[in-house]
Amino acid sequence: MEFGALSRLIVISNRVAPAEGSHSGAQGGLAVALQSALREMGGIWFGWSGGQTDVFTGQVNLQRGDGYTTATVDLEEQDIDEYYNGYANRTLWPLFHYRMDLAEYERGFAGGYQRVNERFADTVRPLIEQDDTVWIQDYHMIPLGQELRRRGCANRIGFFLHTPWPPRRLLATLPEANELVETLFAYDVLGFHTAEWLESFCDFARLEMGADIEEDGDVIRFGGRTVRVIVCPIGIDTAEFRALAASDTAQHTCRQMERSAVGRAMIVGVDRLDYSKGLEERLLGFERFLLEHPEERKELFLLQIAPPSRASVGSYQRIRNTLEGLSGRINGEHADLDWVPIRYVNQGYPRDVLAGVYRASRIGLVTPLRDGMNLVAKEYVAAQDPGDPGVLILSRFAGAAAQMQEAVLVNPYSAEEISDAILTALRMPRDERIARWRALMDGVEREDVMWWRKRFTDELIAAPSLAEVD
Ligand code: ADQ
Repeated sequence: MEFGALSRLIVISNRVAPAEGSHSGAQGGLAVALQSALREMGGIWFGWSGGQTDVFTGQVNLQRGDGYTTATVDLEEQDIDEYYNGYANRTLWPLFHYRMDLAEYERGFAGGYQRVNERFADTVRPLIEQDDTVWIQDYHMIPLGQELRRRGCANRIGFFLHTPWPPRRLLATLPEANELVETLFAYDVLGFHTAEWLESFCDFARLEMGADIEEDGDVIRFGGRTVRVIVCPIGIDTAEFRALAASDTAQHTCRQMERSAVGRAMIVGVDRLDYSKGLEERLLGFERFLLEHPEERKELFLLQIAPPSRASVGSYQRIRNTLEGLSGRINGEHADLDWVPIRYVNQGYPRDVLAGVYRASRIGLVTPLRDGMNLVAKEYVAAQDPGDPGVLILSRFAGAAAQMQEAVLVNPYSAEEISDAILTALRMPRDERIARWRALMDGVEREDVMWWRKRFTDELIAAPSLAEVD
């Protein structure tokens, strides 16, 4: 079914990208993807303003712009501590990325998470009209659908998870796991990036909660509700990214990078500074290459761009310190008068500059320990010169690996595999680079962000409406 003219899209996510915003500084893959979707369809994007208020009033700040309206609300300090820094970033994020060692289980966090989701529901409910379709994003908002139902919202509501879904036994360590998963049955459609994340979800629902799964695996019944579950891998705005890569700024950056590389091959890594991205293991893998291939080492260098994120959470401060120490040590041990092995940069860059950096590099090194998807892998491919493309080295544990089998796939925990992959990429003949890139680019073009949005919203529109059933 086509998206009806009457039906607006209400997107709800923790943070909202400014409607008038330029692309510079946009750091979350989610922000980039949803902006494109909303510009095309129109509607409202609701979320936390990022701001703080003494007493929560639920007053919404509405801003019209660039094809859609943003609606944001301030939160109290305790909300931010317990919901955002607490449950979202210190409980769910590490757990969903298989890092039980970092996950903190505190009743206060769980309570704050529930309270803020209720506050979001109270605030956004009056903005939702009868024919609207509601699409809730990511792990910050899992219970929001149920809270909207409790407030009489019979609209079609979908939920998409941008992170991995953890294996059943890991999730079972979360004290309120069953209650949390139960809230997901308020939705009409649940979307995951990969079959692996979807299967983990179904395992939990079936084995821990006794949910009933239909034979073909895409419909689950629990507590009188029927939910459709789909694999829906996110893409990038490929056409836009290609245009960025051809822009004056990108070309200028590309030439600047080539000049500064003085004939050496550049390897590039671009990631939010997050322990899930495997940055420490990546630097150690690169060092391994330097040690194993002394003859090659001064022929290349690694540019790692890693803007800090979630700086008020302790585990993020620790990873930052670790990386500063590690890059300093590796440079101290291996650098020479005319060569430094690692350029480690803690800044965000405008997307056209990033596109130029990707294009100038011989190798894109994308080695998360665990990642829902990973958009950098796709951006890297989209930015390449078709006649002389670079090589993508990609972690098997990124969701993107399911679609990007023609990359050089590695186990990011193995320094030896990273080192071997760098050698393979450096020596890869041009014909093979072009063949692999063409296959990867076909996928990045076919399953782009517009495809992702349409696949999800088509499923959502096709779901039986509660209003019609009643
Ligand atoms: P993220 O964890 O933020 O997203 P990712 O998919 O790699 O990860 O997206 C990062 C985005 O930020 C990319 O568009 C990248 O260009 C941009 N970025 C990174 N460093 C930058 C810098 N220094 N300057 C400017 N831009 C920078 C979450 C999930 C992912 C999932 C996405 C989308 O964790 O697994 O792919 O959502 O679903």
